[in-house]
Amino acid sequence: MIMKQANQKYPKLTLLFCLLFMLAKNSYADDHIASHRHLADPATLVYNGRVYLYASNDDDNTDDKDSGYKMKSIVCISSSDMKNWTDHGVVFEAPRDVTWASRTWAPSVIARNGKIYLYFGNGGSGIGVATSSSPIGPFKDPLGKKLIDNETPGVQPAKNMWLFDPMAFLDDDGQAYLYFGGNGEDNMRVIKLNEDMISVNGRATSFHVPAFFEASWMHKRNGNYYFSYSSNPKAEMRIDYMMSTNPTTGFVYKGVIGAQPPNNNNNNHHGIFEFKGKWYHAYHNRVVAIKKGIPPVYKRNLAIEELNYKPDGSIVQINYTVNGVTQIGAVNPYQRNEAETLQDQEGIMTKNTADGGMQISGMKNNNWIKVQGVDFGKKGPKLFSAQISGLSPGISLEVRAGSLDGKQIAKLVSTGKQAAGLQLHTGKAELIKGKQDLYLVVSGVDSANGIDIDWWRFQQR
Ligand code: FUB
Repeated sequence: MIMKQANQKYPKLTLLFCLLFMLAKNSYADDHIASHRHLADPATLVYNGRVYLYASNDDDNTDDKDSGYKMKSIVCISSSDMKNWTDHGVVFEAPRDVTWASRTWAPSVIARNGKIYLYFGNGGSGIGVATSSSPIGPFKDPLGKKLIDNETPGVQPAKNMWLFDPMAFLDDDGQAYLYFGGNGEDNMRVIKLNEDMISVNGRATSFHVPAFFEASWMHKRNGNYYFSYSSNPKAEMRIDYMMSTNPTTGFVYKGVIGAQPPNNNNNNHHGIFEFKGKWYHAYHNRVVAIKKGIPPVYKRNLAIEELNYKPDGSIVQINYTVNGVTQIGAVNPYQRNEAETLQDQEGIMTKNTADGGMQISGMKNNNWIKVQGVDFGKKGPKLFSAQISGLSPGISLEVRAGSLDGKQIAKLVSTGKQAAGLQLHTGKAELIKGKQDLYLVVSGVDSANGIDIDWWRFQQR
């Protein structure tokens, strides 16, 4: 949790981390996603053909090295193809949506009976639950108080317990469990959740977890239960795992899922999920902050790798890569595509639109978004349209294929008499066929505001 604390205990480790930071500058160690935000502690939900990631919002932390973990909101992003991620913005925030909490750390999200349940840590001092009818919120607090605190039967006695990092798990027989806790090998707890998912049943129990630090995760595959977690600084904050054939007892330590990720060098937190026939490991590192040259400890970002199993059910240790995930399918350019769905970017921000959606905002000269794997088919496009505000004389939105300086296939310019606010702009599209990566690049903005893009689409020949 508090990495300054770990660093004080392990000064040699800290020195090594600093050296690694310096060496890592200006190189990516893995496939960062939603790099326009600082996000951490990914929780996952597979729902209606999309995977949703919910994250601690590290943009709530200031840029200085002593910022501390002040996250008081949860951000959601989602994807249907594992490469292009849609930004759904802040879906839960304290105290706006939960008056008793001041922090919303490390969520866990689960769907049941048509509702979505989001569990979070009020820092390390208790666990709350929020509910929504939609995976993209808004989430509201149904209890007006903590779900788990030190009075919850079975939580205490514990030595220096961090009461946080919830992991909600729904078993095939309909019994739900909440795993939580941190800061000691005997500080992991698991308690049954009632069917309403907002109350607990009975006492919390525990099993011994070697080098347990934080970040509990539970998943089930082929009848095996996998409990995974971050090990402590002495064990280099790896993601380790245990297996059992029972969700609450009989766990045996099996080894390492992932060593300390490159360009992380600090606390580690992951989620595991199955999506469209493959298993994945979502995690955080600090590569975006390192690249930007800002203090990285409290400015984490999300990344993802595929996860594989051996025939005996044990997990193949992850080799962290820059680009380890394959796109599933392709983007259809002939339908409305939200501008906030992207694989990579430079210089963008996102904001809420009046209709409750999201848009990209304030794109200035040479800012861009990349959309990976757009399939133009055999006929190709004839027109390109985008809903944009701020396009004025001297400013254009160019669409390039393949790379940032690839072939220009469309260019939208101002007609000189645009009304204020989002307007539909349409221009001619060059012939292009098959699957391409697209770059939407702004050129010539020198105003303070830049341009906003809500969505884009092509019209087929
Ligand atoms: O993000 C705050 C804390 O850092 C989480 O609760 C821990 O798991 C660690 O990632």
